[in-house]
Amino acid sequence: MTLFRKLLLATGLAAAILAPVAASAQDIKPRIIRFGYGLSESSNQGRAVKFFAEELAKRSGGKLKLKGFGDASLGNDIQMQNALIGGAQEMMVGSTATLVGIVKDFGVYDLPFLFNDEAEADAVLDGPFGQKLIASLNEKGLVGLVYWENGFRNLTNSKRAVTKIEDLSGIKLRVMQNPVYIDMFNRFGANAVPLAFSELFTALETGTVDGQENPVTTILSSKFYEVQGYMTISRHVYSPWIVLASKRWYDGLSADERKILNEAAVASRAFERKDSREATTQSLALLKEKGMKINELSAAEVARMREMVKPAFDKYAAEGGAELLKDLQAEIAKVRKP
Ligand code: TK8
Repeated sequence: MTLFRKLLLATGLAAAILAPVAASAQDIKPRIIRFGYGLSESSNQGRAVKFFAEELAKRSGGKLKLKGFGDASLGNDIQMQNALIGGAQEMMVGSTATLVGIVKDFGVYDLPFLFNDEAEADAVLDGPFGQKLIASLNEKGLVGLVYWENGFRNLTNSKRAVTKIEDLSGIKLRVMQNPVYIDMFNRFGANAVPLAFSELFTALETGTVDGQENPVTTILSSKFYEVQGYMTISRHVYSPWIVLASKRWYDGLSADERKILNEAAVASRAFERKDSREATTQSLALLKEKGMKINELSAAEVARMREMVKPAFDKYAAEGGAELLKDLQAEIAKVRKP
């Protein structure tokens, strides 16, 4: 070691001089990342996108700039997925349920009453089962980074309080564009209408549909209480969101950039789940304040619903999903607290 170097180290100057060298040695280019999402900027989804943007900026010295586009301004979930595949858009977050046109297996999460609580969902989604499904997106031109929480879904409608399954009879109920949802709600006696989320508020307002189902956070942030008088806490499906990148774009990133992106995504997952869970309790109270009539589905009624949708599980299994469903149920059993 030269005397000069010794001196530098001794005086602590070394850190000051060597640190910027190390940072610039990282291969990061200035990039704009167009990140689309369906909910509003003030929703739990919007807050998490903002957090993600800040994390990326922090970790890349301001070079990776994420620009969020809320309210489906870049298109609905399905349109954005295709823009990612084609390379016209870099990133998005949306429901796993709308991915079924690209990877059918994502429909397995939509079978009702699989998860009992958020902890089970986290363990399975972040564990080998969820990660294997994510990996299956690669050959379709997408990279799945992490799952965020959309949440347990509940029913709302403009017609009547739903305290038993029969109350759903004849209700035109908007569902996501996904065969498992259509099948499930038709079995419950509703009239399931698949529709993009971006068209939902207007459809409720004009009476094209009578009801919909979503987590309470979304029911609040999308102002569905303005056009829906009744809500039933049914928690019929735990719905994940998934953060996606265009594979074409992702493959062009340097290893350093990919590392930053992946680490920021993992950080955003922790933020988003915590934030959404806190918001769930608050949302429920606010929806009451807004005047929604809210009831909780009884355990007995949930049991009847479970019984009623058994054929939906059989149908899913018969149509090629048997092994996947078995795997998922086994994973849930592993993480379930006795
Ligand atoms: C937002 C949707 C939404 C979902 C739905 O783009 O469509 O009902 O719950 O969160 O992905």
